[in-house]
Amino acid sequence: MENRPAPSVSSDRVRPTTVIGGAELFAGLFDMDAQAAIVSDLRAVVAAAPLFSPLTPWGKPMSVRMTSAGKYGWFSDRNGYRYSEHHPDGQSWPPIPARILALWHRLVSDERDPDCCLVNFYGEGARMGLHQDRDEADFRWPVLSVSLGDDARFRIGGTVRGGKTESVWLRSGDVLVLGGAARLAYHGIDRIAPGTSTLLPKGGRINLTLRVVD
Ligand code: MD6
Ligand code: FE
Repeated sequence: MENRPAPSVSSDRVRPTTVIGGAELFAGLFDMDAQAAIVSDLRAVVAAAPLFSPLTPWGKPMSVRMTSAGKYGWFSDRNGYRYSEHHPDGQSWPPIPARILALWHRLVSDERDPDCCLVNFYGEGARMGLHQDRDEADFRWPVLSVSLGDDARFRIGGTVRGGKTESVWLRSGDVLVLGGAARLAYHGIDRIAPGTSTLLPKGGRINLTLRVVD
């Protein structure tokens, strides 16, 4: 019998379940056990780099609490949005958990690792206004996002403010990739649906976004 070569990485690549506003949605990519393992990784991240509420450039605290892992963390205050190599308390950010890096390798690339994993925590009533992710140097790299915990209404439009938008519920274990023409699409979270997941003991939602920054 013929000796077949090992399957290539690309033939193992998972396919998106839906494309919404140009973003690829991989619904239910992580099962409950995998979600719980990621949450336990994140407990270590939050222990080293506690969640904080960034101030908008207008001086109002965001309703979403944040922290980061990796070389850079995303940060905002009265001086604007930017990446920083330090937590507001002064320490370096903890490393990106291996399980999260493995997802990037699986869906995006082995060529280079992301250098920021932004961790967003939404309690009841938290939301995120329509925005573009444009503080990174090279928009050829996509932004990959993981949803954990309560369901969230995600809205996505085009690359100019005020155009038509589409919405989808993001559920625990879903992964979304914003790349290509959708990389600079306006997007946000209208609201979360409290009590829709039992993953986090006190409820709420966590969103992770992986980015190549410089
Ligand atoms: C969130 N997500 O799901 C907010 N950004 O809580 C984002 O802002 C986001 O899902 C870039 C790429 C994918 C995203
Ligand atoms: Fe974003």
